[in-house]
Amino acid sequence: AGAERGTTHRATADTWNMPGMVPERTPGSSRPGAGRLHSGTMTIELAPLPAPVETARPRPRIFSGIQPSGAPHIGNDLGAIRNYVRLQAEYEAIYCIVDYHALTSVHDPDRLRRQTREMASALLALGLDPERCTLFVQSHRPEVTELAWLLATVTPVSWLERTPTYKEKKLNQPEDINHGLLAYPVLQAADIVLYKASVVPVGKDQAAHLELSREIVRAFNVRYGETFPEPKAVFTSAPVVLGTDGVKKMSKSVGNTIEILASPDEIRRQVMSMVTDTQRILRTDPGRPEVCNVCQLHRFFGTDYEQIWEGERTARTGCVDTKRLLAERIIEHYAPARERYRELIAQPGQVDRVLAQGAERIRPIAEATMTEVREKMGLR
Ligand code: AQP
Repeated sequence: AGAERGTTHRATADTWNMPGMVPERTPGSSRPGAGRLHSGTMTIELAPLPAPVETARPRPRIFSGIQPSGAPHIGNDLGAIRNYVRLQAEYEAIYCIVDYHALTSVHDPDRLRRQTREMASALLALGLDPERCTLFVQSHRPEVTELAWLLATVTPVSWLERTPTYKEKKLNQPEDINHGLLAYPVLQAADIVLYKASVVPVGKDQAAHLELSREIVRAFNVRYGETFPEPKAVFTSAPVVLGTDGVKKMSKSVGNTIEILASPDEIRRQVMSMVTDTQRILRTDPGRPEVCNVCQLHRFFGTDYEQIWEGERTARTGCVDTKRLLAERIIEHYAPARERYRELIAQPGQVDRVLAQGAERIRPIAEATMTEVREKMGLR
């Protein structure tokens, strides 16, 4: 276990120092990391510039989905949701709660229904504005399943079998390796291209899926003529957030999460369980903030992370102090969203209306794409 952890801690350093990772900044601050969530810069190396406001050109369309397979966690937020919030101002944004995808691992109907509404409430609480973006539930626009089948016919099985997430899921749920797990990236490609979206804000763990979506689009376009744009991934400045184990990607199915909208006590419990620098055995040992997941997360929850790191390096502070501080900052940061979430959960009718309107708003886009695709493939 020690060797495994050591390896992973090296991975942590690599992860946080990957090219293009930009610590957040707040207006008026020149210090890296002096940011609050939802206000920092994103890595736009792959994103096309939005159309200038004065031109009448339509805004580029973006699409992203999130599974209602559990409570939203810091990885979801730092890796993706904050980009959803930022980008809704500049792009024509379509966001989807992907319940069909969640069915590959959640098989309890009541749980899926409840978590779908909870995820919708969470996204609205975290800043998605139904006036500025479209939020809907995947299964409410069922055209996507037809398109997934059509795309499956241009997708070699070998492309799907080599997907890293498929390999991981096979390990995580060996008793339930269903066909949906293998076909997941085809449905994901269909999600994106049904709306002809060209930009997809996701965490880095989705990079391989996005690359596969691009290959599927190319295969379709070659066989049936130019139809879909090749979608490009857009990452945030925290493209991979590690879980409380400090080893694996933070993930609902692994259970190594810090749930951002949980009660303060639950957040404290989850943060206090985090694995830190495994080589720092004694309180007097100097810490290594570069490989400590707790120290790395501090970058996103305060302006003074460098002082915190210095405290660790000089052993002035211990891991427990640093974790306590992180827990309180996370609790404080998400307090307004938690409050708003509680209100929304108490008004399920309002949330359901937002989702129904979202699905209806994009119906014409989905129908137009399907008409074109059926015609091109010889189905009509
Ligand atoms: N640890 C992470 N770091 C950065 N980004 C992350 N995302 C997820 N985990 C991290 C991004 O969040 C978006 C929504 O992800 P998802 O919930 O639909 O599926 P996922 O990536 O599979 O997330 P989980 O928690 O690991 O879900 P389960 O366990 O159900 O499979 C995506 O953009 C993702 O990149």
